[in-house]
Amino acid sequence: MPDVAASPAAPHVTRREDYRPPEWLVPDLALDFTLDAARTLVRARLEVVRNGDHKAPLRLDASGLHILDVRLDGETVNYWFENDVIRINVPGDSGTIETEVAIAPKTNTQLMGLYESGGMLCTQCEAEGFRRITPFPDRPDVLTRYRVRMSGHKAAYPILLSNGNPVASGEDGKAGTHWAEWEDPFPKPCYLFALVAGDLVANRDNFVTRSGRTVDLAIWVREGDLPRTEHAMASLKAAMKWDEQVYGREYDLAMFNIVAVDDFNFGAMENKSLNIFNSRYILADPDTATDMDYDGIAGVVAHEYFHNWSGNRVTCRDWFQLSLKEGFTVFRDQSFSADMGSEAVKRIEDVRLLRAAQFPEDAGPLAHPVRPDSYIEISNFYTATVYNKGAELIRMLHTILGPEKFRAGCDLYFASHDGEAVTCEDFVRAMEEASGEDLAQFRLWYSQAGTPKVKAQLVQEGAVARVLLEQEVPPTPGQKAKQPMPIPLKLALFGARTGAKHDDRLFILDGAKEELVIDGLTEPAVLSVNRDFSAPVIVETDRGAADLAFLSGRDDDPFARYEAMQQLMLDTLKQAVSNGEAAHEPVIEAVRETLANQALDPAFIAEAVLLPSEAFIGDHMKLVDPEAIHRAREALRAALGTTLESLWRDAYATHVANRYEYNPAAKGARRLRTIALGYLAAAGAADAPAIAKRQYDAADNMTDRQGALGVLANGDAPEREAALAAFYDRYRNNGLVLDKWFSTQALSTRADTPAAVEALARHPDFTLANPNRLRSLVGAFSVNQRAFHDASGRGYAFLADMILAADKLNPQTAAKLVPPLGRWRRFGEDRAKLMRAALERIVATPGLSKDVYEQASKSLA
Ligand code: 0A1
Ligand code: ZN
Repeated sequence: MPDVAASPAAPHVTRREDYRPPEWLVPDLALDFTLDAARTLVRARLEVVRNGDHKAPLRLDASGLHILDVRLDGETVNYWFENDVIRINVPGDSGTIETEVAIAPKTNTQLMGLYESGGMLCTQCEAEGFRRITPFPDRPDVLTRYRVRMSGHKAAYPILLSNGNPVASGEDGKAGTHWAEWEDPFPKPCYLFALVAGDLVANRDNFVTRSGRTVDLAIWVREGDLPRTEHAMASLKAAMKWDEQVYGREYDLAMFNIVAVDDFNFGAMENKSLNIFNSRYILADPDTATDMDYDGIAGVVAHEYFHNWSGNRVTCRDWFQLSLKEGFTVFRDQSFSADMGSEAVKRIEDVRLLRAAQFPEDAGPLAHPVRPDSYIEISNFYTATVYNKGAELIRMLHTILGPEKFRAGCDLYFASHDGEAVTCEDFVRAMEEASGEDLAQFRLWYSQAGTPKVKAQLVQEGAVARVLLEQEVPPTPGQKAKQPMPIPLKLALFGARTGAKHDDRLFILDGAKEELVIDGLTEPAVLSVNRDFSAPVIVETDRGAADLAFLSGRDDDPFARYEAMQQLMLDTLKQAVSNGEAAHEPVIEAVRETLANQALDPAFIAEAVLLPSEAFIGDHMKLVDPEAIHRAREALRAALGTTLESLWRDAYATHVANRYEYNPAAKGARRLRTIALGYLAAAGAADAPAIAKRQYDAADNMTDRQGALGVLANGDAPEREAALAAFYDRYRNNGLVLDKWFSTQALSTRADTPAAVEALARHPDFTLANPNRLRSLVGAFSVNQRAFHDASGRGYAFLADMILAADKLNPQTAAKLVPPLGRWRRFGEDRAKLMRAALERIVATPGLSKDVYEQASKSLA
């Protein structure tokens, strides 16, 4: 069947069940680039081998290429070129294909394939970018050895990098040009190919592996950015060591390069031995990067490095298996970050992200299983479900099997599939074989979409407690009826009188309804369930304010304490939204106790005393009323601020540092201090703006400076404009910091935020061409519930305008902005109509990309 053109009118749907092994393999590829930003020539020599007994022609993907020559075994050959696919009849079982094409990196605004960013040339090939560089079977199950030659102007491109090892270099005959050749000994799928050419300098270091090999490390940046690469380098070395210690994985080449680029669609890319990064995940110093930025850098550097084994040495058979590498690698980077800092705080952050990004996805029109069944555009499936829910699946396996069997399963997986392109099923089977456990039912976690709901109820009669547990997996698009899944629930009972722990166990809820009987209780008990967030589910209990307050102060699992506090706050806020008022005292008393508890880590306190976000509250209402939620939350914030004012002032004074340090204790102190400042402002304390301005002016680091700016940006004190102007003047030449200036204003809780954001979109520093800038304004605004859902509908119209404008340049990044509009079912009729109208306008636009088409049309369904 011909591959139907990617026209939104009749979009081609790719289905998992249609997978067939490749008909032709390409064991070797030689590439020769004559680099020029306006017109780069790419010559390729493919050694092709027929795979199996068939007569099918060789099939090469080719997208947006100007084809100059195609040869078979040295002779010009007839070929068919239709719908971005070249077909060639190769009479024998092998042959040599030579192609020559021209491409234009300078006008490549999609940032897929070979493109220009800040004067350098770089590549992005995952998922299907390689076909925009040279004709090739662009699928991850074709593994190839690469030899790459690059030549170009020495002045513009003094540094020439590719995967593997440099093997030769020299001057060309032509004046001012030079060349370099690289060879990668490891066969790889083409999505891991990379090339960088530019005027770059390196922070160089090395790492000695546990078997004693020295690996040369280099982080390549523009000259002025060199001082901002230290944290990334330290993170890389820590990640290399951690992977040896925890997973027994050693690096396998003599060289590891990282390059930072300003224009990048995602966070970073794990190309074999040549990782390419969005500069926001490399560059940091105290003056320009927050603690959150530092943490993000460590996490992403580790993530890409870990892919060398989970993704590169063992890769994906097809793109439906994306979570095989991504879910596993996210779990690995989460565990690394937990080991480098506070495990409890890291778990809270990861769960908060899962709930903010993945739960709504799983509950809406774009819900899909961790291993999807079909797609129109694979770029749309780099989702929180594939990444973050995928990581929760691996974590559940770790919990169910225990650390030793889990590690044995990983070892078996790597040993038996090294150098192969495999499936999620292969991973689960390795876990099964190494552990001896039956994971048949667990496989449902890969195939069923939707967040399971678990009802948990404790019924006690004297010494006997019965825990009644029920599960339900909600219907999702294309999946009406669901089967019960195995849900690993860590649970415990605490004595309400003494606080003593009476039971602590892992219970696997694998039926629709189960009962657990616990005997021998000596006092009334309180149930703690889904401790450490052992399963990615929504738990409903009948625990009242007293039980929740008790657990928030007494549970010995920090996550469960945090969770109890969140639940107490959420119940209070929900009640306030529905009834117009609610008793604030239980929350205030629980926060008072936590704040005053000297035994707790300030970083944990900071997380525990934060109210759930407006969006999170909305996710728990039948219909979202953004204004009522905003009012209820602000009222509770004000009550907490006022009643506990002296405690906030104490916290603010206590957690002051003499000078900046980056370590878990200092980070926790900074976070708690700015949260205390936020509560003082919420209390309406007359001196709050002045304190914030003082913090802003005195700050010796970006965390304190941006923290103060954020507090001021939510208010209307005169200090607000002064601080925003000072911030802009100080950082107008630093793109990454300017992004913070845009996002701080887009996230403001002020009533005039929609108008402010519209004006910022006309600011000379705003551009649709840079994904970071687009996300910092438009992405941030779309998650600001009150502002985006302004009753006038102007937020929806604005977002649709931005999506349509961005789509012309960069469909992938434009498509990522669509999901907030797809949540129309969650809002009242007036808003739903306006949201649908915005989506309909998008879908009706001629020339729409298939990326945006898929997201917008599915969002309407
Ligand atoms: N594999 C990368 C994510 C990534 C995916 C697609 C890209 O293309 C624009 C870029 C990066 C990761 O998981 O880090
Ligand atoms: Zn990844």
